Amino acid sequence: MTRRSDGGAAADIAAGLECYWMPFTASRQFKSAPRILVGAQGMHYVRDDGARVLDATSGMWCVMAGHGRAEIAQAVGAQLARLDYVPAFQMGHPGVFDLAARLASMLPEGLDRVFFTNSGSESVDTALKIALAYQQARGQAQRFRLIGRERAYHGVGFGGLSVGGIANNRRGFGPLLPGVDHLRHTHDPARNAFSRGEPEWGAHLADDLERIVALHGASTIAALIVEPFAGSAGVLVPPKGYLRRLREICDRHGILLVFDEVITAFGRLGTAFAADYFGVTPDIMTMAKGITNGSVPMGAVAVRREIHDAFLATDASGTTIEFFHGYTYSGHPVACAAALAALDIYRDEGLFERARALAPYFEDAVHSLEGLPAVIDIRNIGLAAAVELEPRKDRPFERAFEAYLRCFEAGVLIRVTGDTIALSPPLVAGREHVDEIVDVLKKTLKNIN
Ligand code: PXG
Repeated sequence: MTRRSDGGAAADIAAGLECYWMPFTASRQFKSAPRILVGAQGMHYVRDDGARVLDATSGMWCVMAGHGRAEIAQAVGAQLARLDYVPAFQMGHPGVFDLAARLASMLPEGLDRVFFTNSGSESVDTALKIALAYQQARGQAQRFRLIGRERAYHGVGFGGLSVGGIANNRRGFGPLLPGVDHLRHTHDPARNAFSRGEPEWGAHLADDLERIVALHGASTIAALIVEPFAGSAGVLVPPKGYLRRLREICDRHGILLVFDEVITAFGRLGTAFAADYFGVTPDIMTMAKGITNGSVPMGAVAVRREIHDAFLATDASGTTIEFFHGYTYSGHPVACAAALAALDIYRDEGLFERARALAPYFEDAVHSLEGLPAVIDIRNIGLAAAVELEPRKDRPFERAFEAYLRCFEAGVLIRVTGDTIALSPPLVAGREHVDEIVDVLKKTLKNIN
């Protein structure tokens, strides 16, 4: 099949259709009827047939300020023309210092040292390595264990896979990292179905960390990593008080707390970071996605100053490398330019506040889907929500995927994970966009059995 772009370049999709090995894609289904996007502006994508598609997913949780932001395009173009690349090791450029300082000024009190990566997966693996090396640097080398949580998604590097808890992602890749254990997840539809925001029940589930401490001994545990709310597993919202309790248990036992904020940073909850929303500050925080409004790949890891400074103390001479870690593209000038432009937009347009203001309307709209056929749970927090469908007997994932295809044809892009529909519109969404998303979902779900 030949499809043409509308950009004048007349791309021939067919030539590459078979060559392109696609990430996390039902590739035979896709290649039998490709979904091709050729443009994007504001809240909408443009398909190759010219149809507009309302983006209810911020791309993949990253395009916070909407698509096609001219400010970012200009900053990126100017940076490429001025200074395209700088060696990341033993060298610097103005943008990377600007960005580190800018993030430090936005981050929760105490987190003010920033390491740059190119993705969420790299941020997670970097955070885990920092945690292990920090424990060594402070004379606690026996703390080698990393604790994750069931149903967590921390990207696809071996570190992130190991602490992650999504079975399909893990199986097939061997034993993964040794010395990893997992907290139980917090999802309990029998008690918390159709909760609005944080469920009332379940703060005590944090005490599962005490079980793991009792099993392995606190003195062997380096860090616990959790998503403030689990995104990829289908918007699993932490019970009220749960994260605070995790923080207390970590403190009691000298365990570092890592928040994986790859999808929660930059306004998803109406605050700069989920740490601000929940009033719980981690020792280490990962970011990616929204840091550049999704425009250029970039990630970052922020740490408490003491963690950073412990690395300096390992070498009195001050001439050797303190942390043997980094990427060719750490702090890439073009990514820094994109990030600075994105952060300007977030600030100048008050997008985090805007998201906070829209969240109650979004909550009501999404919960109006209760009672539709096959809808067994609806959950939401900030500008994120999930509509969980009952799986078809012996054919899991099919019902939600059908909803995904039908919504796309009806002009709305949603995400599905298993039999859960996830919604995470850009922070520039208006009430009319929320209405359209929910209307299309309503019509779609009424007609799926
Ligand atoms: N941590 C978290 C919490 C994530 O959500 C990653 C790490 C990995 O980021 P990279 O940039 O390496 O992909 C993620 C990624 C979805 C969806 O629809 C979520 C992600 C990626 C793609 C789809 O739930 N999260």
